[in-house]
Amino acid sequence: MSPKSASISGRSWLHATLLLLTLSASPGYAAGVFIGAWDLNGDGTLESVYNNLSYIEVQQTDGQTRTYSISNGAWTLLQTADLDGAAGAELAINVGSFIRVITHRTAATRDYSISNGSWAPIGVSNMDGVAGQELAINVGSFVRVITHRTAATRDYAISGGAWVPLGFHDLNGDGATELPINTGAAIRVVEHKTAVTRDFSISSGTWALMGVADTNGQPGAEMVINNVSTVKIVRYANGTIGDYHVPGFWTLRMITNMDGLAGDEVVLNSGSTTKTIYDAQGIIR
Ligand SMILES: [Ca+2]
Ligand SMILES: [Ca+2]
Ligand SMILES: [Ca+2]
Ligand SMILES: [Ca+2]
Repeated sequence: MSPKSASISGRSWLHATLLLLTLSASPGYAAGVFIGAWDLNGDGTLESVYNNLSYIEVQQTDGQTRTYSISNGAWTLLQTADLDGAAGAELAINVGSFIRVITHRTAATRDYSISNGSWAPIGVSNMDGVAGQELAINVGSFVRVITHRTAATRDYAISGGAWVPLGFHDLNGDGATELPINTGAAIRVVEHKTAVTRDFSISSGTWALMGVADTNGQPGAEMVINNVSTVKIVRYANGTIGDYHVPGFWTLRMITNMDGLAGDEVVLNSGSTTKTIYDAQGIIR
């Protein structure tokens, strides 16, 4: 062995030793890109999550690591939320045609096929009133709601045309959120707790949601709609729509409780005056 090669192998040995020392001295080390830290097993400390391209590595603060294979193709982290109602957040991964949910607490994964076409997450919300967030997906002509707690999916047909989700709101006051959707001339409300949809015809003309608030003092939030010459208040809980005619140009000032009685008032600027809708009383003045 020449002095040169001895020197090289000695350096390599030193490098290997230093690397081992680095690894053992620093359990937080990982090959891969740090994605974020969440409490995934419910122990009150944060686990670190790393993207290693074809797999995810989860590192616990006690130094233990666990890997979850994902895909050799492209994938993205969709959501981190409690999806099963047990302590610890689940990782929901967009793997293209399906969603993989990782429950690190039990080291389990479950796949939910979605579509080979385009789809987009709407968000997570407690839509059935039972602990754990539901995951709502826009799959084009329908909404798919995934309840990971029971490994169930349910689809709600919406429209072949364009539609826009209007957020998660508890519209009937039962502690579960509904998902209202602007389908153009109507609002279709997905009430996942009872697995129904209900349509409220609004207008084939221009309209926009101005706010969601309890306006009538009864359980559930109402949807306040700007329909140009009319303010419509959609009361999902009792299935009615209040029409308040507002002539001329006006703008929304605020939706707030003005009179101290249950239910918010809708206050409009109309020219140099204000008009106030007292929906609990069914009047505008
Ligand atoms: Ca959980
Ligand atoms: Ca739930
Ligand atoms: Ca509800
Ligand atoms: Ca109400």
